[in-house]
Amino acid sequence: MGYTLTEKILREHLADGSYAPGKEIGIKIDQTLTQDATGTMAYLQFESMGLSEIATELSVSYVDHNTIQVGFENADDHAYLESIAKKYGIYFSRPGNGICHQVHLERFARPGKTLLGSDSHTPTAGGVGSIAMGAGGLDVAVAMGGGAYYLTAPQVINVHLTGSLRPWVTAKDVVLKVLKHLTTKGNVGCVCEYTGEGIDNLTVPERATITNMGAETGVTTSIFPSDRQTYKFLEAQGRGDQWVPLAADDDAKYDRTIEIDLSKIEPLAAAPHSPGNIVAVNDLNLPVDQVMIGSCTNSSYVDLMTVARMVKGKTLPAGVSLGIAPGSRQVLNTIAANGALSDLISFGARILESACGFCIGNSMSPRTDSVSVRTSNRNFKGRSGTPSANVYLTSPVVAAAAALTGRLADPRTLNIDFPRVDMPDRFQIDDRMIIPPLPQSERAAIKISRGPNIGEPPVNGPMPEDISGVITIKVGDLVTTDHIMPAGARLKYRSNVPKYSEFVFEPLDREFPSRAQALRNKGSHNIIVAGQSYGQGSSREHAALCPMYLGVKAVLAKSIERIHAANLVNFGIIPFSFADESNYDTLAGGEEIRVSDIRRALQLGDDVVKAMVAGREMLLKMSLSKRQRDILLAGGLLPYTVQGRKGN
Ligand code: MIC
Ligand code: SF4
Repeated sequence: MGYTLTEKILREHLADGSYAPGKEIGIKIDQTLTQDATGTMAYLQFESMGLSEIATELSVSYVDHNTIQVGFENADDHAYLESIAKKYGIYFSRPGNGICHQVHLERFARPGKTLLGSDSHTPTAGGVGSIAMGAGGLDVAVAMGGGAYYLTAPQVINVHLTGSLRPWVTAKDVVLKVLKHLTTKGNVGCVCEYTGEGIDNLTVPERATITNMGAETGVTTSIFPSDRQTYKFLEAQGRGDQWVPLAADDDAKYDRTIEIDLSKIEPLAAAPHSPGNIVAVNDLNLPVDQVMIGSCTNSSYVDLMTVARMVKGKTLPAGVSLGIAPGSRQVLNTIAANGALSDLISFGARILESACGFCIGNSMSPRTDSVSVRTSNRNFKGRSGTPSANVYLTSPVVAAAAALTGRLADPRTLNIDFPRVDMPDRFQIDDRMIIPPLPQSERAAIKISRGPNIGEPPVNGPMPEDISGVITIKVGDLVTTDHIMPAGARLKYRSNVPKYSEFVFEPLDREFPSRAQALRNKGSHNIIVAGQSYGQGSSREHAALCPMYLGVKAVLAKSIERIHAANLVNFGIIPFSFADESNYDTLAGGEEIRVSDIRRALQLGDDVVKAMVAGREMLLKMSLSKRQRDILLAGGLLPYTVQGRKGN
């Protein structure tokens, strides 16, 4: 029996374990990427491992999230990251050079390679046939040091595409259609592999839009084969020599197949407040206050050129504001050189830096109770910075139509010709804002820059004999990492864990940090109780690290998303699930909870443990590999890794 493309690449990189779907495997990582918001902590942790250089083929440090620089904190972080890159042989993509995923796709991603990134949209590089996964910063730090990355050998879903897209229907609508099929939950441990003749006409940037937002389904990654389109893209980026053909075997067996006829897709939108809340744009007809075009999902050259062609010579209606953030300096410079940027400015667009910006809610928050149409990938409540805003996620052409008319409506009713824009044969290549690794001989002299915003990462002690504490908070279903550790204006405290910890669960319960600290100081453990798909969204390990700092020892949830579950283990917090889900309803915040002999249960490999909750008995499940149990016993991945090195 043949292999899927996913299995082929994973098998080639197998470093630990034997390959069987559902089982934990360790794989060798060829490339890593970090961005500034997760990167400082990743590199602080890398430093505490005491290595002298990186062991990957290529590691890149991007600055794209915190580029607003209100106060000294962001600039301190940037300086730290630049000095670390010089010290350890890492490429450094300077602020303004673009969003990590867009730039990585343009300049570094390669077919058949494994890429681990400290950002959940790392699967963007699946558009060129990489196995590209998001992970917590600590996992990325370990991979940079040459350690294997551990994941569950995935189930592979065949997303079989036929037909071709009609005018006004784009790659964004394809991924929204996939989200309609898969929803945002229940896909942990799966990979989406795209096949079928429908992919032949999809360019790499279009494929990257699809693999990027595949992250919202919760799959480990998404991947396209490496074919003629891949060659065309790499050649246009001056990297044709890095192309290799790659595809699944003809007789590959998939766990599941989803059939999508591209010619039947309509323009779609994700309605508030979830990327899985898919509706046909034709069914909407809403007044719009704000339109934001950009983000790592939709800010390629073709995306922005199409928008520019649509709005050329027109005027932005009163009452609507339009912001555009080109994905990279390459894109921005190209549209500047060919005049399209001027068309956008003339129309009334506010041009923003090539960075995450509005997507992470650090700027351009819309007004109270407004409708904001965005081309990004997440519309969680409050992510825009305005809790009462209604954010709809759409393609750039739907967004441009909304900017033209002030209404979110089907662009086909505009009665204008679809402006078809082709990918150029040669992109504008200028890597001067990417600092390459320094020669080995010059690295020793580099002094690491540490401003007052750079704090030591806290390290946990070993797992205690018993967990004994209180349900410090009980939350519902679909709690995202944005709820646990807010981004936006709070993002600048990422390198300072005690300070950032003051905002844990800020959108849900402002008293949580003080309550948790008071309990921790009394020697009591804090326990979080949650519903389904806890920890959806970003890869930010702070959603585990800061709770750890506040004395959280366990999360007891109906289900936990992949990256977040791994982050919990990495910081010594046990991810429990209910043996009987109906027990969730019986629990209340403030109740005392005790799990006796937890160390012994972890050592023995028990799958089920008994908890006493306010005198009632309850069974809790632990689905953990031997390695994860050892990490928990040690108090987290950092003490586990350091102990391992000392032991060697
Ligand atoms: C996001 O889109 O939520 C982020 C900000 O890019 C996060 C990473 C982070 O929190 O720094 C992600 O997607 O992983
Ligand atoms: Fe940046 Fe938004 Fe992409 Fe996250 S989703 S990497 S914040 S552009």
